[in-house]
Amino acid sequence: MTGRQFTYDVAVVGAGYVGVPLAQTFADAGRRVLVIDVVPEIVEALNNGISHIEDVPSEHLEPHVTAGRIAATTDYEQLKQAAAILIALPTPLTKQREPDLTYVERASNAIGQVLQRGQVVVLESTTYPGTTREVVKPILEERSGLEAGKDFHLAMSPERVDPGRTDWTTKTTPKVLGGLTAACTDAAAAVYRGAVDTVHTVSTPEAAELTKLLENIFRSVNIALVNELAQLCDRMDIDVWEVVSAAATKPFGFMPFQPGPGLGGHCIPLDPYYLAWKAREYDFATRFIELAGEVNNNMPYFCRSVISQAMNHGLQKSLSGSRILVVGVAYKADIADTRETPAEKLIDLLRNAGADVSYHDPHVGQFHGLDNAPLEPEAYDCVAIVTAHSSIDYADLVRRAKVVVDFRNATNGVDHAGKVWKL
Ligand code: SAJ
Repeated sequence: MTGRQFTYDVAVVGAGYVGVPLAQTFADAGRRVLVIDVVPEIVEALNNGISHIEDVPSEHLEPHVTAGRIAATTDYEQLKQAAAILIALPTPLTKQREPDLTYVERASNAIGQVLQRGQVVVLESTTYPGTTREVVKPILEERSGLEAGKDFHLAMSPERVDPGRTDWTTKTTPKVLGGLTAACTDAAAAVYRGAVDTVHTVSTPEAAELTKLLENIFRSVNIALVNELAQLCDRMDIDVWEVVSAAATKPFGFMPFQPGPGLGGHCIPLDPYYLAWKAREYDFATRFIELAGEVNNNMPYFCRSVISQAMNHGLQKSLSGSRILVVGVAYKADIADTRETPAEKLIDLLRNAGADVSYHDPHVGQFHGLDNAPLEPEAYDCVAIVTAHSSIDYADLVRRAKVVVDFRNATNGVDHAGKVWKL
């Protein structure tokens, strides 16, 4: 590898919820950072010290831009001047729930055309084991004429950003990293060390890719477990919330997960299918992943039946012609993100049953063709708590409502007055 001097220590490809915190983390450590994005408006805002990512306030970004530690561009040509290139792009699913690597492939093509000897390329996007070696590597080599592991370094280090979380940041969350060769691992680890507190190296990019998937499949499977238990508890007339919190008193060997109306977000509902898809290549059925997906995807249907039962027993009324207010449509509490939220499916199911459905969410102004309705429980036959934002007064909500269905145990400790049904 050549020891040529580069203008930038790192370039981050993708100014999203991973890329911008990554840029800030390296700049905080005094590194010179180039941020690449295809949206000119985002690039212009970043160069004016304006951040569109909640986790990186503009007042934290602006000093780095003024000091010349962070610059943004749409011009991939400038990547030639970066010692390391970190790819932080989305890896969604297609409609057939198959991996969609379009963003990563497109970026790899563009990077390959400007790749320089001695550079380090790291894939941070969550993906199936083999992506770095079988997809990114060939594109980079074909476009550049360079050889990975010989002329440039290639590694995989999965992002672990949890938007909105403050107790763990990009700097303090341990970073797993696996290179194509030992030299690639060392070179990529050296890029992160000093900016990120802990770098945990593994032997291959595949190990790093699978590590991230295990982390998120672990959540999906355990959430499905308590969701299945919630359905059984409904038949056995046992309070599943009481059972989960009792099990959580065990100081070892147990980790509590909460039942709910289903899985939302851009990670947990999607990542498991990346592994299930790849496993088929090895004639292997990832049954836990498929079963967890079935159980979690069924929760909106189960929740519709809970609402139907509550209306029947509480008001002697059917769903058809009823007025229902869904409270909380973001995919989890105290954020505005509605990606993959189970609220969408539940609203559709209630509408299909003939209900007139509105929603109230203090974080979401418009959703699924609806405007955010005022929180007026008395105006509805039933109020369904789908996401439990902490800013809402649930005691007041129960007092004013006719019937409440609580899918998040938000009314725990509130006088139910015989009006509340729970998962
Ligand atoms: N959910 C439940 N029950 C639970 C936990 C979550 O129903 O016990 C639901 C949530 O309501 C949400 C979905 O699952 O709809 C996903 O929730 P999440 O807490 O897993 O939050 P995410 O999707 O933001 O997951 C992110 C992930 N971070 C990354 O992928 C880098 C995940 O790995 C983190 O562990 C998670 O944040 C976290 O711990 O908060």
